[in-house]
Amino acid sequence: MFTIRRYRVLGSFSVFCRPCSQTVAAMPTERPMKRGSACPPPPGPGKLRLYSMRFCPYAQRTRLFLAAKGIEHETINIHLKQKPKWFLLEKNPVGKVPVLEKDGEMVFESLVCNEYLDHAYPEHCLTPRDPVEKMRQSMLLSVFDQMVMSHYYSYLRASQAGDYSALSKKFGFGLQHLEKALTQPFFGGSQPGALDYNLWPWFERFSTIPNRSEELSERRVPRLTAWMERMLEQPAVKACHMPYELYSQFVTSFAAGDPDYDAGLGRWSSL
Ligand SMILES: N[C@@H](CCC(=O)N[C@@H](CS)C(=O)NCC(=O)O)C(=O)O
Repeated sequence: MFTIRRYRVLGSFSVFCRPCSQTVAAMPTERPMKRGSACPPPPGPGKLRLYSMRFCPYAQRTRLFLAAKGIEHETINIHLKQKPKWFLLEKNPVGKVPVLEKDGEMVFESLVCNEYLDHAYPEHCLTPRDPVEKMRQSMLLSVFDQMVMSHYYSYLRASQAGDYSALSKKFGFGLQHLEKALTQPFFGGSQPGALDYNLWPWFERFSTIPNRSEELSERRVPRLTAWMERMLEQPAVKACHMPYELYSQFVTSFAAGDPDYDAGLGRWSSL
């Protein structure tokens, strides 16, 4: 069991502090900032801020790192269809989340953000120190990006048209590669590490695929399905978990061309 303590400051900010020795939760709680909004004042000296979007899997990578490492931070969600000008001009010229801000420095790209967190907050380092292991994890992530993740998005689009068969095979081929590579309880060894958290957001979303196919079944990928069960038990994963219905609500609105970045906020904010 772990508790989440949440503090509200300055309107749209949420700050999450570590209770006892337990993890920090970057639970999505706030409405996104939009075009026309004033640029928020910078975080105080030494303070860390995350620019995020509640349904973004890349931002979730960084939220998972923050939670797993117990790093105190504040979160500002960005409306990605109506981005504030200041976000593009001052935070990330590419206009994507996640972005980390600390002492006037901006760090963007989820993998860069996570590597930065391991350097800047070396306690409970998630990235392997061994160069061969680090390289192995990077290559696995690259396989995942190119074979599994990309097909997931095509899969979602195809799912709406009701045609999954060809995509399902490619998706399965990529998953088989990960299955073979998973020789310990986690990709990071006996405990989850960088690769586990960097992969997880998509595995969490696979449950939103209608008729998600045999490829991700226990019969086809027994190690990966067992890994998913273990991951679901991790405090950081629980802290950043989004209920299936909310993902579905968001995915449906996204596919319709009008992403509902506020989906579920009424319920969260009443907590
Ligand atoms: N390669 C980037 C991808 C981040 C990304 O695509 N984020 C999406 C939200 S899930 C975004 O900010 N999209 C806004 C846009 O493309 O304008 C990373 O790893 O951080």
